[in-house]
Amino acid sequence: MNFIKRLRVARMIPAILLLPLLAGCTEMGPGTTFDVRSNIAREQLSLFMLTFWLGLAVLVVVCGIFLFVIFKFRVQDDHDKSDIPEQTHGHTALEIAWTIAPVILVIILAVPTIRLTMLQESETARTADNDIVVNVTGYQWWWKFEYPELGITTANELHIPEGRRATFNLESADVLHSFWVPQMGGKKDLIPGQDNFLWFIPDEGSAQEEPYYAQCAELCLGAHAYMRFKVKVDTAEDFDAWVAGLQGASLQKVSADPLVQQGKQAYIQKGCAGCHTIEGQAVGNERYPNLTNYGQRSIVAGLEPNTPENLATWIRDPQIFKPGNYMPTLFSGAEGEEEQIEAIVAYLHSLGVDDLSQASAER
Ligand code: HEC
Ligand SMILES: [Cu+2]
Repeated sequence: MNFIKRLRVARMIPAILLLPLLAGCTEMGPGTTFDVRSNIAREQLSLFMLTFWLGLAVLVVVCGIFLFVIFKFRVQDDHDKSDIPEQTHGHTALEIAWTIAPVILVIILAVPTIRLTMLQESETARTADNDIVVNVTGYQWWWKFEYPELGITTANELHIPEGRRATFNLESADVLHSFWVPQMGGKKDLIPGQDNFLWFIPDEGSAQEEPYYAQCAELCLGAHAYMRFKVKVDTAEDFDAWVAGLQGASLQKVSADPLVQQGKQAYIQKGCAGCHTIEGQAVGNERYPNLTNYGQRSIVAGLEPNTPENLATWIRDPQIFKPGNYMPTLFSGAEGEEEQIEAIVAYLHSLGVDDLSQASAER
């Protein structure tokens, strides 16, 4: 192989090395924006598809002309290289055509964009009866969800009913974050000192066991990549039961089970109660996740399924699931600590569970 040929082959190597990146192009990952479940996400998807097909058409036309010219006007072997081709500089018809064509394309894109923006942003969109209102506050690196009309505060797991409009008032306690539920719509930034607003209506029939994936979409340092949360879309009855469970939490009794009682003691003794509020039991600081009815949560810290093992891992060392987060590591591996952790897990997992079973039996 001569040098020039080898050089040409070598030029392909970066392109070949980039090929595995295509593996990221799956439609149905957890963060898919193609399997849409709300009115806003559907509008966003159709705008995306329109942009995509228009862009593809432009690409095909431009590349088509490009290739045609390359092959049609190739320099022939017998060609006199000093011969300058005919110049089209200042061709009025061409100039007008390629000025107007992009303007038309931009207008085609502007109409649905403005329609979508108006739908999302209009002032009337902010006020309607029957909305579920949620005040969302972003903290490094977790999410607080407050339902002002229902008197509920929770963290990292958002419950909303299907078929009803959910409106979100977005605020940040520290740096910029961004609220994004790929299958429902977004993104919108959470900015300290500014009230941002977002809404969508989860489709009828979008209620499911498996919660929807959601993620902070604005680089917020440290554990940003782990600043996830889950959106549980419920049927109307399930949502009401969840609300009733949290509203009744201040009246809940803690199970008499000795392990649970021991866990409650350890929870206080270890100082957990100084940070985390549990309705009816411990008043913590609103800067930390509210753990009321933690037994009903399906996810730990927005990341891992709420199994006893995962919760124990979190309590033993919060840095394992979410490196860099601000919960202190309170255990050092000393003797007797595993029993404490096991008891705290039993205590947290008992919260809200007894009442829930009663609630569902009564209905
Ligand atoms: C100094 C305050 C502080 C103390 C003390 C503390 N935590 Fe935390 N905890 C946090 C912070 C901050 C987070 C959120 C971390 C994140 O996700 O970025 C958190 C998160 C959690 C979560 C996950 C919440 C969720 O929504 O899933 C649990 C469970 C938890 N803590 C339990 C405990 C237990 C049990 C103790 C006592 C052994 C404890 N914490 C002590 C600050 C604290
Ligand atoms: Cu963030």
